[in-house]
Amino acid sequence: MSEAAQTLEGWYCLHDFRSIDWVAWKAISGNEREAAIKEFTAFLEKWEGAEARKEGSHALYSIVGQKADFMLMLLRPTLEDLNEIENAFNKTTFAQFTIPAYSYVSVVELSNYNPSNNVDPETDPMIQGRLKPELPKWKHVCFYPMDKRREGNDNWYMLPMEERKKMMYSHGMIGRSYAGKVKQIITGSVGFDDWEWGVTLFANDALQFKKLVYEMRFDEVSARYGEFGSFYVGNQLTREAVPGYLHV
Ligand code: 76R
Repeated sequence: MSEAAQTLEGWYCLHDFRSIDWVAWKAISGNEREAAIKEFTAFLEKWEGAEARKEGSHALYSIVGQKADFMLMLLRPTLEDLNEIENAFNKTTFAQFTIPAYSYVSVVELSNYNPSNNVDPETDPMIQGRLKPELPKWKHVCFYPMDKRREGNDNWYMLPMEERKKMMYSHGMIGRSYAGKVKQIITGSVGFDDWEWGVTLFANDALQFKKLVYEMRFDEVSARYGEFGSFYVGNQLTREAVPGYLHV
């Protein structure tokens, strides 16, 4: 048996994609819409409080294309916390006008392929900051789930640790060349959802997603072993922009 990579886990993560039932939303009165928007933005304000207290983080993005209208990405310390806000949101009036499009459950993950030496991950501020990240307030998001291939001669899980380490080093080097342009959060979902990882990328220039993902396609770990689900791309939706976004 090959040696399993050791992983560190941080906050639990829910990517919640919804479409909006515009017909139903238009059918209610302006006052009802206003009240629903207020209730929703009050939720966002509450979550901003949790973020300020370092008890979690969240991101709201408007999704481009027909796969969904918006994505709420939520990070919380426990799966119970995550479920609680999911349920609370579902009970809001605004949520009644949304239709589930896709969801993804995972946990922030760092692996030990190329670890920083001599640090205690339980206390190291950099590692702790990456495990419990404040999501960047960047203009664009790109999310997709992925697997590592397990087929015939291309079985990632049968490779010796040393080989995987080498490939992950090369992967990390490409990633690093996008420092400052793309911020990535890798969340692990083995045992939680249909794919092995969720990849969430943030950028102020959406083209950098295309450039990074394309460049990685030529790198062995993605070229040979990467299998990908659907891609979702979107634009930041600040709390202040929500009333305009929902205006009909
Ligand atoms: O955590 C680290 O920064 C160390 C290096 C590193 C690891 C271990 C790293 C760096 N990644 C790691 C793990 Mn990654 N990553 C992806 C994708 O589209 C594709 O081809 C792949 C999707 C992108 C775009 C990306 C970006 N990474 C992983 C894992 C878990 C592997 C495992 O355990 O087997 C996956 C699935 C994965 C996928 N990666 C980086 C990036 C970027 C931008 C970096 C540099 C981060 C930085 O140094 O700032």
